[in-house]
Amino acid sequence: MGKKFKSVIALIGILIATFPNIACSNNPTTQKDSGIVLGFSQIGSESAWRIGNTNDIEQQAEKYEIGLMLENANQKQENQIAAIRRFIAYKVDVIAFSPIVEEGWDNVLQEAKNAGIPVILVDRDISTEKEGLTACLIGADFYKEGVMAGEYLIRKADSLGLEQVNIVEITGTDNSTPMRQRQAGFADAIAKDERMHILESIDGDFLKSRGAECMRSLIEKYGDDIDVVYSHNDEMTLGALPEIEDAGFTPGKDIIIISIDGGQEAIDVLKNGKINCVVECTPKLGKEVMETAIKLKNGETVEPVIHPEEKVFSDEQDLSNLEPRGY
Ligand code: GYE
Repeated sequence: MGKKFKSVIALIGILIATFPNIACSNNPTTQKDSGIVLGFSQIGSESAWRIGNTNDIEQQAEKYEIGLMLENANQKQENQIAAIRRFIAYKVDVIAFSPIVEEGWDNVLQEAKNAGIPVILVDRDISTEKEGLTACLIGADFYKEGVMAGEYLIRKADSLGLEQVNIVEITGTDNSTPMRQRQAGFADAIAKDERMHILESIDGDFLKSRGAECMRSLIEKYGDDIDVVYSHNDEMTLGALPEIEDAGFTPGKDIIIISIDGGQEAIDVLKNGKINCVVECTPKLGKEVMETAIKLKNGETVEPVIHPEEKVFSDEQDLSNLEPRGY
């Protein structure tokens, strides 16, 4: 075996030992035509939204010929921090990540900054006292989504002539941006309407199984006092619906159901009348992420915040010609 060949084999061995997750990743890093390598730390696979978001990032990286190092953190912040550290060690050109919660990123982001690697926040925001740790945020306006959910409810209460509206809220992951802002936007939108009462807000962690558990305990506690379920994502809504039916109530009629995301399954249930309103939150952020990564690599300035356009789907509309959602 030639000396040069031996040292190449040794180098590969060292790389695999040092970066085992990269070696085992579904998306091994490849130097694509753009010459850019993007490290992306995804939160997990908790919802159709999240899976749609991962697929979109992969497709758009392919399209823009950007080498993607994708790591799935399985809902753990410590895994995201470890992934970002691996991206720094690997000297990727740009780091992108969807922070599972808002707090606790200062140290690792300072390390990225010290290494001169720009960071794109995808989908969710962080909370920090420090300036300039991240280049920009590409994600939905969750506050507005909460407002749109609240405004729908006011219209619905008007059309049904309701005098008192008792709401239970199933919230997303505690301390995450969509949880905080969807809660705040909704609360602000209904604040001046005296008919509206939030009986309880309960943490469903964006998970279907938790949505079911939360709904079960809410029904036990409040029974037929519940007029509305406001759920921060489709997964929790889809978990809650069978619990409502098992308790003898008809979702969409006895209880008004409001959800967020707009994945295909929830839209189909909306069309069948068991959900009344779904506020759209698009997971298709990949195009903006890739275009921003290219700009950052070229040293160009980027928009500090990019929000996609989003709609409301509800029983107020004819939804028969809606395009397939793609997630
Ligand atoms: O609504 C939920 C997902 O951060 C917008 O996370 C995202 C949320 C989305 O798990 O389904």
